[in-house]
Amino acid sequence: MAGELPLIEQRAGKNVDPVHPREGSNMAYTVPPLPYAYDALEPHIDKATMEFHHDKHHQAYVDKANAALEGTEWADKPIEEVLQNLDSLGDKKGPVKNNGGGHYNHSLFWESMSPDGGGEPGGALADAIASTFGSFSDFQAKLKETGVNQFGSGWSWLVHDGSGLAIVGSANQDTPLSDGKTPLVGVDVWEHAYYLKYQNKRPDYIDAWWNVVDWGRIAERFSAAS
Ligand code: MN3
Repeated sequence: MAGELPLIEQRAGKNVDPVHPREGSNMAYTVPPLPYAYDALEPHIDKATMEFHHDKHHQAYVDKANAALEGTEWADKPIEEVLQNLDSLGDKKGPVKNNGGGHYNHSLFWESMSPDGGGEPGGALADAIASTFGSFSDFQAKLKETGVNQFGSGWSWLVHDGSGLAIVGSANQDTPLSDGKTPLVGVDVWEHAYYLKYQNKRPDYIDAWWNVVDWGRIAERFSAAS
């Protein structure tokens, strides 16, 4: 399982946590800056989608998560810890699951993509994918199928479930973190993630998304979770 640091703090070579860089008195969550330009993922993910998705949608999750947690004992906790303890949140559970989940899921999502992405993983992650799913293409087919078949809004995830790799879907902004799993990479299948460029063609969006997946980053998460 993951070590002591929250997942997104485990990034090699990075000592500023993008998810909760809130040392000191201001404990509110903030939207981490994109680690590349808005148009860097074109033609696969278009600039306008990235602008709306990152600046508007993610910001709304952050604002609502902060509002829900304000004044509670959870307000200064890492988002990972909050999402692993949803049942302790009482009447805040619903808004925190949705908006705190939205904050965590999107923070991971931006960090899972790169203009230098695509291709296939190597090393231990490649071996684990092959032994779990049969082949990389079988894995791709299953993650895509889970995303395409997710009714309404949600995500399709590759997770480490404590014993090995698994693919799970989630509705809305539910995150596998709340089920004790470690998300390694998720594809956002909300219409806001693809509608401007792909309209109703979710399968085409997922096909294009493989071209920007940062397997080096995901291998780091796999290594930390194993
Ligand atoms: Mn989204």
